Amino acid sequence: MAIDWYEEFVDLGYTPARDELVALYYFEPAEGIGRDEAIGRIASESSTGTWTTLHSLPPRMRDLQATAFEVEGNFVKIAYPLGLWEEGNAVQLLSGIAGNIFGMKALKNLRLIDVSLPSAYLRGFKGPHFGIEEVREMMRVHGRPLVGAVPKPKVGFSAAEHARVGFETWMGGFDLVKDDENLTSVSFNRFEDRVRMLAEMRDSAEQLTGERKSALINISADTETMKARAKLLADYGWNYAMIDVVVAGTAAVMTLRDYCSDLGLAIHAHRAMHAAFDRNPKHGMTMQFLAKIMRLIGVSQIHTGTAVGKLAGTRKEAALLADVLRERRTNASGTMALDQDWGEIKSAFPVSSGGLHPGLVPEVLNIYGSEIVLLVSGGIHGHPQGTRAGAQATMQAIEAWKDGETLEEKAESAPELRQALEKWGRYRPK
Ligand code: RUB
Ligand code: CA
Repeated sequence: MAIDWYEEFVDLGYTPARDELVALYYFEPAEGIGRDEAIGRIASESSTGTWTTLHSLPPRMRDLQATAFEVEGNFVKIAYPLGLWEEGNAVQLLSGIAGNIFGMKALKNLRLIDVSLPSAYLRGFKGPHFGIEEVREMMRVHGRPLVGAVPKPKVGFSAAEHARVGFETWMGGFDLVKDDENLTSVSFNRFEDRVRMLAEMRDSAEQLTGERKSALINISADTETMKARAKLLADYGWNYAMIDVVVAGTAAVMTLRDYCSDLGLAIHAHRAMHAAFDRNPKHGMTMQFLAKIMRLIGVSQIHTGTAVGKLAGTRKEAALLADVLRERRTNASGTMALDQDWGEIKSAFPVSSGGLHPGLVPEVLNIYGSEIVLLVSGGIHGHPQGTRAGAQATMQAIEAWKDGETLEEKAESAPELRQALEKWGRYRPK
């Protein structure tokens, strides 16, 4: 009598129904495990299976089984019946397709690359309340990237000092002042104080420049505290809240999606900790998958890397992520992505951040185009003339890119950019 039934989850002739979810995995079987057993185990453990055959199996349960239906080298596609999944519950989806399977002894490595979500599944989600267009309307910025900076050092400033740096950032032409991931409400810089003092500075920067100015203030904490902080942001006239989405968790982001949209706040998603599961190319899950889930739930913008800055990430990955977030439809590209039709779900901005300075701006814009949020932090506060000049230099670099000029040409009439280039040139931080 057979002990297990994994191969019943494999059918290489199978064509998924229109309303099935399809996941794409990279897999490496452990020693002694055959290909079909390995992919059968992935399909089984992520849907209905257990490690052994059962005494009885009501026939209707077959309809909930996932099916591994296509293999190419170490890549496998698995189809999941819609009925397996609770409507509108991203937490449950992750428990299945990104859950137990990563720990199976039968696999040496397993990486979730992408998922294709059918329109019947999308129906349970709202996506971003503020998509790219709505954010642009709200910020009154068109035809160029939204631009922001984190005051640096990233923690240490008092609320008053932080607001002062924010003011300089805005006055240099930037739209956004951003909290860094580890700044929440610490003893020397309380959330409430920062929100209030930044709001005062925002009002005067708006008056002086005639431009819309905003901030990505970090509300990350337990969910009830996040709600209270979001409310306070709205009370002070802010239009954004920042959540560190991986550490805060999928459930919290789901709760805050509706709470923030009711308050008129767009969600800026920081992604600290993502590299714990997306950096190893053979195991874990891709940033592409995380970005897709976050768009599904409804953040308006999420970090996607720079390819040229201080953190890991390639050009190809950045371009792929930009598509996942911005396009209405994406098509499978080789073995690295699946088709997705987002239907009514709005777009979200990719955010390029980490180790940027004016000299790297054209390269980043060549990858992303101008439909992004660009964050340049150390690269403005380290400018020889200080924060305001650093922000100006960055805006000049953006102008140069838009006008098809080289940075050197632009620098002839832009002293702030010239000084930035003298300090950093095209330096790529390690
Ligand atoms: C930016 C910074 C951000 C990272 C996050 O500062 O430290 O936290 O960009 O990384 P700086 P990612 O511009 O001085 O490097 O955007 O890749 O998630
Ligand atoms: Ca940081």
